[in-house]
Amino acid sequence: MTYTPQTVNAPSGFAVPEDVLAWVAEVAELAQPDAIHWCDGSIDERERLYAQMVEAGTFTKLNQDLRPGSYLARSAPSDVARVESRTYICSVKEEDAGPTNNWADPTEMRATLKKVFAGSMRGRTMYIIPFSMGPFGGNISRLGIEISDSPYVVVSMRIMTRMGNQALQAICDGKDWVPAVHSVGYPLVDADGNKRDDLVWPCNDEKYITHFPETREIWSFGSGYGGNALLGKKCYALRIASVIARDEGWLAEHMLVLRITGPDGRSFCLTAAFPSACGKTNLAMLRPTIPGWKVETVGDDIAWMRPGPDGRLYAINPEAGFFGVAPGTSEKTNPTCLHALDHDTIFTNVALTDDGDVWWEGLTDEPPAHLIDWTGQDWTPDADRPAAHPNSRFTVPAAQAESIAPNWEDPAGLPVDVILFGGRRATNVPLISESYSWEHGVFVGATVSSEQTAAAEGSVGSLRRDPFAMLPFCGYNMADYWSHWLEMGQTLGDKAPRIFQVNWFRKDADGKFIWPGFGDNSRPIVWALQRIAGTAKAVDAISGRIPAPGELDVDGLDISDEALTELFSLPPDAWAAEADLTEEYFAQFGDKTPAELYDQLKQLRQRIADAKAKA
Ligand code: TSX
Ligand code: MN
Repeated sequence: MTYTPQTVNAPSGFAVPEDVLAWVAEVAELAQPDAIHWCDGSIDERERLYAQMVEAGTFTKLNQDLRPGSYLARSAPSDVARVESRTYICSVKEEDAGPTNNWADPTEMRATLKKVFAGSMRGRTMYIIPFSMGPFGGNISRLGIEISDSPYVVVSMRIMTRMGNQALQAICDGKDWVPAVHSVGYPLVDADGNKRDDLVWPCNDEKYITHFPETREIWSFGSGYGGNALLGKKCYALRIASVIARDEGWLAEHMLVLRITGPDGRSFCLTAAFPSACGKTNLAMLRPTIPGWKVETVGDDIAWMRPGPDGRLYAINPEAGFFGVAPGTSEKTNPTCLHALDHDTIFTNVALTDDGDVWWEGLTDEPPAHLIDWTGQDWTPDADRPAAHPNSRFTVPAAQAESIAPNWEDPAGLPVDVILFGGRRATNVPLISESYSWEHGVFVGATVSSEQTAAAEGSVGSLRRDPFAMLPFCGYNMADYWSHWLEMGQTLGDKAPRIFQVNWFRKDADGKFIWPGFGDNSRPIVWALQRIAGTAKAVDAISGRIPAPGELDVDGLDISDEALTELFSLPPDAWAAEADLTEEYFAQFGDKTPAELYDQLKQLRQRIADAKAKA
């Protein structure tokens, strides 16, 4: 087939810009689909695709009495997660990708992509998916167009972004857009015209998740899963947007956004960055255990933040849905999230019950007597493998969470009062600690770490750094990113949000969690808000300012004084060892590491020395 800008089947009634038509034609000429479909985002379109995927075996329709509007997809066993080893930043200069990213020469990568995309959509429909990251209007949201040969991607993008005609109209109105091309890499017809049957989850063993920061393009080949394929999320809203944000003076962050309101009616906006497996979605939907406090959800994964007309930092959630890990989600850990999944949810790689419902590890204390596991096989509780894949997911509209903030779609965003950085630390890092300054907060964000689970627990040598929880998501040199954060502090001045470090995961000598976590995390958070309001006292410590004795509200909590002390114990020797590791870590980035961070390290060492002298 030959495609030209005139023959790409653009929808009537839209003055689609020439550059869009030319790009669609170019991709179609390369990938050679059978047909082109421009997605309008309608419910009709969604229902047609759902029916088509049920027919093809990609989707199993769940019991509509138990899970109305909900479906289960099972991926290929080889296509179950993001593939960081195949994720590339293709900047012109290697140092602009930095030591923490895979770099590939853009010219060479373009040649490779041209090869693998050639004919990759033969026998398939090529979907044109216009989308907005963020609510329409305002100056924080951004547009994109994903081209994909996967109907699973279309219906997922419909949940995760504002997808369809309104986004296309904004593009027709002349707004900037980011091009993103995706193919599962399983053509149904070869170059000689030989046909083959489709698979329920087509993909390719060879995968490329590529980003071109200078030209702001995304090309993804070979995977149909999550962050590899739903290109609005990690590829655009984090990797490409972080580059745009650096150039334009804003922040694209791997952060949840929530609003928290106290008994006096005063609301605060909080954003928080955590490495994976720290319960970000659980925090985004927190049910505070302190009477009179309420949390409302704005987003659970990504925050775009920009200085507003009053000089404060305003945050939006660029996404429209939650693409969350299912295992561990339960009535106990996150009832709000669980209830959101009651209907109109796409599940991927969870287990199927005999009555056509879903199940995953942690949903109930007792597993059902029989399941179909995520690979489609019979499963009983005596099996020595999980029924749901550990990275199995739900895809659900954010509006289905009963905790969703009434103003979560305000295009102007919410003014941010406080930023949290968290990690998973059995030792050293206290429950909560207030940064001494913006620069200290950036130092804390830059040094965020979790203990590696496989390594010796509590050993300071096994820290895995995940600066700002952005390690796999920063589209440029991490050290330049730190400089950008420091510059943002200069811009925001005394209107900058206050920065705190938190750690819900401190363990005692027996290896047991000291802090109950979950709803009780509202206690340290409320202390942070009271610090901002000027009503709570703190004492200076190695890590930062920690609650003065009696200032942390533990009313109704069954926790001993010894445990509370342990939650805030800051052993100087262990902190000195960690400071040495931080110095080594910074050295990785050569002379790009900002001097301010070395200055913060020096100040930290001084506080350690002072604490030692006092002891
Ligand atoms: O999400 C978690 N949060 C944040 C909640 C807002 N998890 C789940 C693990 C991460 C995916 C947590 N696990 C948290 C937490 O605050 N804390 C813990 C550790 C913990 C686990 C079980 C208990 C207590 C702490 N159980 C009892 O105390 C009975
Ligand atoms: Mn994430």
